[in-house]
Amino acid sequence: MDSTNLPEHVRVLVVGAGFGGLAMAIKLDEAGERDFLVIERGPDVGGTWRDNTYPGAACDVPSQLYSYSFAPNPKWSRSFSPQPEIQAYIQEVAERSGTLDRFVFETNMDEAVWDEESHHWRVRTSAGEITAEVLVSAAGALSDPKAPDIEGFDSFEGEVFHSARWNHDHDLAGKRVAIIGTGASSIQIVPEIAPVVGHLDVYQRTAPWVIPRNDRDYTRLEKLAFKHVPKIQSVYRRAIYWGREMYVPAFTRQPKLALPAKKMALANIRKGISDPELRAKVTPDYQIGCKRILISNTWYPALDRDNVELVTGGITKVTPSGIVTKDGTERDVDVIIVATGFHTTDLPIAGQITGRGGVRLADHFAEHGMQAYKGTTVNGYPNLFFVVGPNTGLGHSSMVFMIESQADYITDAVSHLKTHGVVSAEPKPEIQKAFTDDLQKRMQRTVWSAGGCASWYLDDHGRNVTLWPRATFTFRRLLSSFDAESYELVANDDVRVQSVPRATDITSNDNPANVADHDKEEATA
Ligand code: N01
Repeated sequence: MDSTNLPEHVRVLVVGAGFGGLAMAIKLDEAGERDFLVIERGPDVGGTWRDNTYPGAACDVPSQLYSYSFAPNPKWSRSFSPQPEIQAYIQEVAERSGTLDRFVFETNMDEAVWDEESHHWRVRTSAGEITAEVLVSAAGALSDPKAPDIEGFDSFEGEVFHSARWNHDHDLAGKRVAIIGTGASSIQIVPEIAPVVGHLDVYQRTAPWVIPRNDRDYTRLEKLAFKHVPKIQSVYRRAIYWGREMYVPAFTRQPKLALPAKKMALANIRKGISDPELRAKVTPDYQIGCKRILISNTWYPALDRDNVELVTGGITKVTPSGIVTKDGTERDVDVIIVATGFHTTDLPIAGQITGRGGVRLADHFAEHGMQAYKGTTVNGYPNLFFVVGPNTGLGHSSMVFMIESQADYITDAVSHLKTHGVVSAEPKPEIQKAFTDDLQKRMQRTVWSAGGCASWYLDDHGRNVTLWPRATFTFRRLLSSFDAESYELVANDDVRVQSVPRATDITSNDNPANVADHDKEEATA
């Protein structure tokens, strides 16, 4: 759809056209809901996979699992797909879905305000105003690059760009380059650019745990099998899913179970680096799993190169020509690559959303902590749903699994509102509180909280507001249908609706019997 042609009103407005927004469009369409629109600030579908085009960009979850369950792709060339293949996959799924006529690109959501009289969201976009009965934020958690807060950063006179906004017009050949950060993006970039640049300084604040990447090309036979015998591909997918799910107890209950991974990571260091001093510098001093475990066979050999220096002294400032570390050394460079991650614990879109009583969601989160019932809905923000909301991230498995769970739940909610004449739905405060308290209680015993590290999983108060601390199948179960009884509902005649739980609602989180069941399943999984 042309952005100059925005309708005045839609039933459902989805913001963002990455994996999440596209899943929403497909699920809504399948459910017979045609009155929806997806607005996207970029020029295409793909979200983070459209934006992250840095050299070496690839997924660290195997593509058989990091893809929609309803759109298997027999064309994956290898187990861990590179970014161009993932982006091409998302584009192909979007085209095949027949929903692209309801996508508007290069349109930013500037502001959304809940109108209590009309029970509509009044949304101001860069292409004009629109009202919506339901607002779905599928803006993603890794979409807004975070620049480092370093003195003098803006004074640097050379070239600077963030890993997620790679400047392909700037040739790095022979240049003196600095990269700040040693997270998932940096460890993919460094091995690619080290052989090309003149000299590379890698600024490490905290060493990551890095295990080998068991990546390989699929054989011709496998590709033929995926194409002609879909069942085989689904067996691969299941095997990967359950293999990954086995990591959950090590993260959430029994850190000792991560010992084999730690051994693999230490062997990876010994294999990749010969210099004992460098080996010591790259060996983390916190529990494995506390930060995202990274996978690479090329990171340590790249750091061992003669033209690469790992700088661990800590940055004090940036000057017009280089970077100064705590010991007073200044290293001049032509280019600074910022691989310092994203705004994850403050969800930038929250600054643009104002709910009941005129309270901005960002202020609400600042006061109460970033939290949402089932990672999806927030009391005080009627008819607002998140795909990839608070505490829905994963350290071990596929976000697409979580996205599909939420897209199904939201689609069910949208249908429920329509069939029951409900104009406003928000989680009951006591239900949201019970959910959040339970989640945070579980969080305390996880390696993310007790593993002795700082990470982007934690907010300024040390609360983990990003990750899901349980099995992913439990998340799917909890979101298997819209649990209307957990919500304050207003009918179109302004009458508060007393909803009757449906048979499927018995999986709701506030049913203690179910929580116990899920615990049992997680313990035995
Ligand atoms: O960002 P990060 P990323 N001075 O936040 C350092 C996903 N992803 O873009 O650890 C110096 O992980 C910071 O240091 P520290 C994935 O979910 C997936 O790499 O905070 N350093 C850290 O080393 C991932 O987790 C894939 O001490 C500073 C780095 O910058 C998420 O994206 C690929 C600093 C930031 O690491 C983000 O990854 C790539 C400062 N002032 C990314 N500030 C897949 O394969 C920060 N740092 C799917």
